[in-house]
Amino acid sequence: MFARSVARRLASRNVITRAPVQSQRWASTSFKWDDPLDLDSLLTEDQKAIQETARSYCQERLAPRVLEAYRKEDYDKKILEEMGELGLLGATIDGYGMPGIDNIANGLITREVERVDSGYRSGMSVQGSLCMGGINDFGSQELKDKYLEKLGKGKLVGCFGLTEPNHGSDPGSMETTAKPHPTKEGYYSLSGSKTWITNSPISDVFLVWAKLQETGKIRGFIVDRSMCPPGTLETPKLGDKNGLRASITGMIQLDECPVPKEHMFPEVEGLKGPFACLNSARYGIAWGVIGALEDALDKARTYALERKQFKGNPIAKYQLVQKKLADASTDAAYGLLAAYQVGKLKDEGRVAPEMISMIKRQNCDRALVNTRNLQEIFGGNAVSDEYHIGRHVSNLFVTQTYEGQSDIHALILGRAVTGLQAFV
Ligand code: TGC
Ligand code: FAD
Repeated sequence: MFARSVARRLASRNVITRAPVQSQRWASTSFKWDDPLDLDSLLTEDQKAIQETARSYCQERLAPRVLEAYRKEDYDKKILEEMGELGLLGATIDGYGMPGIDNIANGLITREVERVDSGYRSGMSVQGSLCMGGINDFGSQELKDKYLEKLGKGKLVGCFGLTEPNHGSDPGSMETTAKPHPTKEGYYSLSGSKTWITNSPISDVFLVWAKLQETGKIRGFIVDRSMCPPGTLETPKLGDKNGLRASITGMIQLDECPVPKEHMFPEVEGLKGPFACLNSARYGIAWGVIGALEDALDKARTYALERKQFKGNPIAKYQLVQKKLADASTDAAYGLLAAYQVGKLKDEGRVAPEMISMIKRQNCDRALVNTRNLQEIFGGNAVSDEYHIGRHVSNLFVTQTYEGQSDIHALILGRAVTGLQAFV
């Protein structure tokens, strides 16, 4: 009874059952170690062209700078202008000079940037997905007209202030407040501290999330540095980081900072405002970290083929080394296909935030674990920054932590699986 074949079932529904079986195809298909599951075959010509533009820029202009930038903990804000000229910032936005590309093409850009360094991807994501994305999704027409084009060209730098010294994983408990300004009619007064904010020391435009005192609800505000009287906005740099050193990070300290009432996002209230922005940025990270893993794999493979130990054998010949390379290659390939699928669903308007939690968590975790294992292939040379592997490992710890630490995404998924809330 259960033995009715698939062929018979399909035949009874008038479906063609005899798809041509071409066993010789096995012989003619070769395995590509750098694209094992043939992601390339899923991409459109436009997506490939965008990927190529991003790859050329990243390899020709970013890669030669990264070592010195990382050593000196120096972020050159001209990078944002260069990215802006190429249309890489806020690239899914249609209008204001942005190209309005699809989410897969945008994912391919973040993969190329992070292949060089997670910090460069961070600067780009915060500008494009978090600050510009927030203004595009929730800002008034006036705010869009005033800021989007300049941010898109990298003429202005933007950041996104959600995390506070006492509230990271739990931003709902934030202490930053907005209340009617005591002396300036038509203004709110913002007070509070945001910390670990990418781009803040060099930002012109700050998307700050604060609780409106009148309602107790979280609202988004655009704080414009050029409009802040002295002493009301400070953005000290957080230096001496041991990861993400090619990106600039700082605080946002607001002390009764006057912000025009029309700089508050008019409609969105509560955590769904910042989280909606985070959906796009977390999706981008899922692509980006695989770019970093792919670079680590490429460098480890080259090293293993060149380095000889025991009777002149390349260490790539030894099984334990091969396992590390095989694991990394497998997780990179799986991660890319999962990100591709979520990108496709996002383009079709069929993505659930939990899908993004799943790929953000999984790809960050696997990128970190594999890169750390690949580091061992370099032996003592791994300690030299010229081999780049240590930089990726340190960066990938950060990517696993920001935009929702991996365990927090596990709890978001656990809640979706069980219907039970772990946070309360
Ligand atoms: P919860 O009750 O879950 O949700 C509150 C409201 O928000 C809505 N919501 C979402 N809406 C859209 N997209 C999502 N992903 C959403 N997640 C939640 C939800 O429907 C609800 O709406 P409503 O209308 O009912 O009010 O809130 P909770 O307080 O229980 O949340 C807990 C938790 C852990 C899920 C959340 O707080 C969390 O995700 N924590 C992680 C914090 C985080 O990701 N911070 C990121 C800071 S920005 C950053 O790191 C940038 S680094 C960038 C770089 O340098 O590249
Ligand atoms: P905590 O929330 O204190 O968490 C510490 C540990 O406890 C984590 O492992 C966490 O998973 C665990 N934990 C917490 N609660 C629970 C729970 N209920 N159950 C189980 N485990 C739990 N933020 C911004 O707003 N904008 C930015 O641009 C930005 N850029 C950043 C750049 C860098 C370089 C870094 C390091 C951080 C950045 N962040 C930014 C902040 C980042 O989002 C937070 O660090 C992150 O959300 C974690 O918050 P926390 O550091 O306060 O850790």
